[in-house]
Formats: sequence, structure tokens, C-alpha cells
Amino acid sequence: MSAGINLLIESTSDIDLKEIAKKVKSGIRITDEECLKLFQKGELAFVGTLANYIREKLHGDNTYFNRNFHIEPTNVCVFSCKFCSYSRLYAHKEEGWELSIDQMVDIVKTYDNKPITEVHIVGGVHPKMNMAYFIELIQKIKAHRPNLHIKAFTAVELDYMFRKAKLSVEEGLQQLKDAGLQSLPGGGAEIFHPEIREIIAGDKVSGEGWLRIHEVAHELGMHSNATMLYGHMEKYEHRIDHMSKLRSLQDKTKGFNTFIPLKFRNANNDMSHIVESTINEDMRLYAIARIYLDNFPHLKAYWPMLGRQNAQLTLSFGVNDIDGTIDDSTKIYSMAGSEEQSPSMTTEELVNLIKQSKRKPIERDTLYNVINDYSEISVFN
Ligand code: V47
Ligand code: SF4
Repeated sequence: MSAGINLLIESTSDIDLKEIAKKVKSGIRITDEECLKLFQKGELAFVGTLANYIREKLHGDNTYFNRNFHIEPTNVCVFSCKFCSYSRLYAHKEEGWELSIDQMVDIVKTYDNKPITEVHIVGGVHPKMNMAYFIELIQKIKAHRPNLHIKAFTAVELDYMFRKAKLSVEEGLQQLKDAGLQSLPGGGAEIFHPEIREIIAGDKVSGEGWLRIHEVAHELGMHSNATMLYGHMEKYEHRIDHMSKLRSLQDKTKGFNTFIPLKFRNANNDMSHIVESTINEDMRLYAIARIYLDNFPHLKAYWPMLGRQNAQLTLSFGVNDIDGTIDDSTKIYSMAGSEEQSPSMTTEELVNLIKQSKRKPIERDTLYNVINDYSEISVFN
């Protein structure tokens, strides 16, 4: 494993990059300044070799996926993030959708007898869907299928819910946890730096607010994920600021499972004039995130957004998780222009995608407990 990194250290003439490669080999954390150097000077092959070294040290060839499905209660939203292709303002709610609790429980029932381990529930911020509504939803799902892990609500939805209910973050999260909420997804993080956040998502929870909700969730024993929306108007410095805040919080709580970079897609939104990032830049970002976020156990590529082949490519750039088998209930990316217009992959397809990259497909649950090692299995259910 170290042959590649030794060769890289020997052959790199740039003093800064050589120093970074040596640090990575010794497991020493890189600084923000060094991270900037990687963004400015690190060629794809260079950052890829380092990221792959870290990935294989942490996980070998293990590549995780889970069997999950999504419920999106509504796309009606009180906010108007400029990059969002999916939401409809409350004033135009007839153009959107609003699911009742019974409709959502019926969706859960369609997965009865299927070996699904997780439901991921996120949507727009609807002014009428409040704490009581979501507590009832969670309780009903748990009553129907107690072993289904409920990963639900971005910090944006939670912040709005708690403020409306006049609850502190601690009180609100405790009530949802008591109802059956088990972990938080990573959405709503976008870019924490106010300079960019103000422009692209000015009216929703601040970066500090997002981080505080995740910190409290971790204190209550829940795990969560973190995302970063990249490839729009942010500079390298904003990406580093974002990841630095996540790295500091993770040092404190160790509650994050996974970091998920989300590539900005430009169809049907107010930022359509922005050209999307190149695949080269996408892969470099994954690799640099793997190098910088040394305390995040996992790095996930969300294939409905990247497309299957690009997601497959990320496995050589630090990624060790490609999310799950998701039915076409996920509209957020198809509406934003992803090539995955009906994002659904069977377990067999996911396993084959991982095997084609000469990695080991491992089915996991939300908390990364191993459910099945598929490297030797070729029969699927
Ligand atoms: O917060 C919205 C992003 C996020 C666009 O935790 C866009 O396991 C790109 O967070 N182009 C929601 N991105 C999705 C999300 C997520 C997805 C998968 C897994 C997990 C997890 C979390 O989608 C939003 C926003 O950052 N988004 N519009 C767009 N046009
Ligand atoms: Fe609403 Fe989320 Fe879209 Fe922002 S990204 S407008 S909070 S649905």
C-alpha cells in the first residue's frame, strides 16, 4: 500500500506538496494553509494517491452501501435558496406536493417484507407541518416497523420547527428522539461562510445554527452526516472554512459518520447561469476532503447526484461509501438536472458497480454495522 505514496514523495519536486505527502504518510493532520495549497497546486493524480492511501488505511477495499428509501413530505418551502430547483413557495403551493401522515405511512408499508434498514425523510420547510405532525409521523412509522432506522430532517427543517414550537434545540431534539428519531442527515449545510451563505441561502438557518443543532444531536447520542454544496460561487477558502468548522466540531463530539460533498447542479434554478464543475474538479474535491477531514470515518458519494459512473470513479479518490438503493422518490437532483432522472438501483446493480472497481461491496446499516459482505455473494434478494 505504501509503495504508491513513497514513490509520490520521491518524485514530487514542489516542496509544499512533498511536505504534505510526508504528513499524510505519517498520519499527521494538514493545516488550512496546506489544504489551500492542495486546492491550488495538487494535480488530480497527486491528491488521488494521497486520498487512496488514507482510504485503504482506514477501510481497505471495503465500500459501503445501505438499503434505504426516501420520503419527501413536501416540496413547499418558506425559504428560497437560489440553487434549489425543487421547492415551491407557499404562495404557489398548488404547484407542489404535500403528503399526509397516512400517505407517508403507506409509502413505508410498500417496503414491508423488503430488507430495507433505513428511511431517510427530508423535504421543504412547510409552514403547516410542525413538531406535532412530525412526532406523529415518526411514532406511526416506528409502530409499524420498529427496526427501521429513521434518519430525518435537516438542521434547516429542525431550526424552523423548534422556533415555531418555541422550543430550545435541546428540548426539540429530545422530543423527536423520544418519538423515534435516530439520526440526522447532512443536508442544509451548503456553505457555512456568511459571505456566500447570505447570497445563496440567506433566509435560512446560519452556519453556526446548523453546527449547533448537530452538536446537540451528538450530545444526545445521535449520529449525523455533514454535506457541503460546492461548485457554484464559493472560493477554495470558503470550502476550507466549511470543512474546518466540521473538523473542529468532530474533534469535540465524534458524532459525524460521513462527509458528503454535493455537486451543484444548475438546471431549473436561479443559479442556472453558473457553469457546473468539471469531473476533474469533483474528483479533486473528494480527494482533498478525504485528506483534510482526518477525523471523519467515512466519505460518501451520492450517486443520484453525480451519476453512477462518476460515483464509481470517486472510489479511487477517497470515497468508501456510495449511499444506498434509492427508489425514485428522490426528486431533489432529477429536478436540478442530474443525469439520474429516476434514481433507483437494485442491490445487484450496486454490488456490481462496486465490484467493477475492484472493491469489496459491504452492505451496512445507518451506523456502519456490517449487514452483509457481498464480495463472495452472487445471489440477491
Ligand atoms: O441541503 C439542493 C442540496 C441537499 C441542489 O445525509 C443541491 O445521507 C446540488 O443533504 N444541486 C439535500 N445540490 C440532500 C442531502 C443528502 C443527500 C443524500 C444523503 C444525505 C445524507 C443527505 O441537496 C440540500 C442542498 O445542499 N441541493 N439543490 C442543486 N441544485
Ligand atoms: Fe427550501 Fe431546502 Fe430548497 Fe432551500 S434547499 S428552498 S430550504 S427545500
